[in-house]
Amino acid sequence: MKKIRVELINGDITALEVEAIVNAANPSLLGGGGVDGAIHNAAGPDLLTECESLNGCEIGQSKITKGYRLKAKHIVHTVGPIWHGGYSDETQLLASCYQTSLALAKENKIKTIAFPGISTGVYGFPKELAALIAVNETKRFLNKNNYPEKVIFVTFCDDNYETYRKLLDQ
Ligand code: AR6
Repeated sequence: MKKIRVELINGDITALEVEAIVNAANPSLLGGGGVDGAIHNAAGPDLLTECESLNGCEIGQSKITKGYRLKAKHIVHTVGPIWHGGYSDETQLLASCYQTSLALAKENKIKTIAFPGISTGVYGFPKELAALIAVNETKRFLNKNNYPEKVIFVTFCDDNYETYRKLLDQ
């Protein structure tokens, strides 16, 4: 039987018992609001200390840290693009966030990784387009690689949950 490798959950990503969660960070990697703030709060101050040693991260790229007080052992910090109307390579940069995060999961032999909707909060990326990129890039990666074994998309509202549900049912 074929193993199901993509799941969808509506809820708080910081509470998940998975090997890694992805953070929607900014280029400083020094914390912020939204899911970034929630992850730093839940992980505790040692996370900031490790992040300070990383020298930031470029848009579309990703870096990995420990999970500290989270149930997740690792955090993959990825820096999504700010939406500027679609004229500044936003779609390619968001695709790169998923590609580089999944590549880190593969490199670290992470079996299960959970993604929030990168760039879909204060960074203003249209949610439906972002979900399409997330699902397409993930499926493409999983088709070619054994790790991660499972990817979980985590939405934070019913509308976005339905958007992913429809894409995953196709
Ligand atoms: N669990 C799952 N999803 C969440 C949670 C949560 N606990 N909290 C929010 N979301 P955002 P961005 C969803 O704004 O747009 C920070 O200040 C939220 O509903 O967190 O990439 C950083 O430091 C939305 O769909 O990230 C950057 O400066 C999604 O997570 C900037 O925000 C992402 O929303 C990054 O902006």
